Amino acid sequence: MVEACWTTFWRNISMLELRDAIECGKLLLHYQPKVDFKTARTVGVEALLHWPHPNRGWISPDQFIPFAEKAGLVHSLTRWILRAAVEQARQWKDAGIELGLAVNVSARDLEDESFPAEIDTLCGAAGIARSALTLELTEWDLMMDPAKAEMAIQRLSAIGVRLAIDDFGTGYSGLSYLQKLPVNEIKIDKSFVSGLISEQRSIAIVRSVIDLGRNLHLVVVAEGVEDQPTWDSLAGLGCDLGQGYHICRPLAPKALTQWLSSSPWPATVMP
Ligand code: G
Ligand code: MN
Repeated sequence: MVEACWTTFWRNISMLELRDAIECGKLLLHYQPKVDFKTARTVGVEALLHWPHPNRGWISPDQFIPFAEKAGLVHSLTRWILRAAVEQARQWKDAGIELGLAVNVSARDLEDESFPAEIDTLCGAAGIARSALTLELTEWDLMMDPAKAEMAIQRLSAIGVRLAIDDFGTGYSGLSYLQKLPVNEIKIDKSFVSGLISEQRSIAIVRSVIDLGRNLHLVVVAEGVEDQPTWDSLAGLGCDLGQGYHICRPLAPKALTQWLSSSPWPATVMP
């Protein structure tokens, strides 16, 4: 599919433009809350990337990350995201707002041997606890080069960084990595969550993933919570955390700070 889109992408947006956007800070990070079903508090935010393109409007990461990977730009992209997101987390911390931070990373980042040490230095310099940072990886990322991924993940875990499996249930990787790897969190893909009200099969899948998570002592997050019935159903099934448009869209930092102070799901504010 990447191959098929490649020409179109190339015709409309050049790699030079993408490189320029990454290197000159033209990409934006928005943040989407993860809330606790039991305490009704926002416990963290996921940093999500957007590219406000002058001619093509907002381009979502799904549209350009495959190309950034192809062009070898992912390392600089992830480094930029991590630096910006950790700096934002530091600002919230300085304001007394306690929030975990989740950042999406890709298989290519795990290939970089200096990645764990860089994250360690970054958190240290910002005064952010390593355990406040969650790296989200898909099953696909773990499968690309399982031996390398395992080594990198063991090193990241040794530093104290948390690991989440994103889009859980959509990969083809089996479950053996849950046995081997220090995973902390699984995020049920929104394709299952959106069917929760109407499709028996989706309900069975979501219930089973929540049970699996509970038995393995993992935090289970439902992504794509878009309405109240879905929220109620997940709460009833014992899901830990929810994320989605019903709670809050991804917001710019200032808007998120305002949302936190007025929403029914406030963050914990330190005295
Ligand atoms: O792959 P990952 O789960 O990190 O994807 C997050 C993407 O999902 C972001 O682009 C975000 O804007 C989008 N998103 C967040 N909440 C919702 C939601 O409730 N519904 C849908 N359809 N998309 C969502
Ligand atoms: Mn994610």
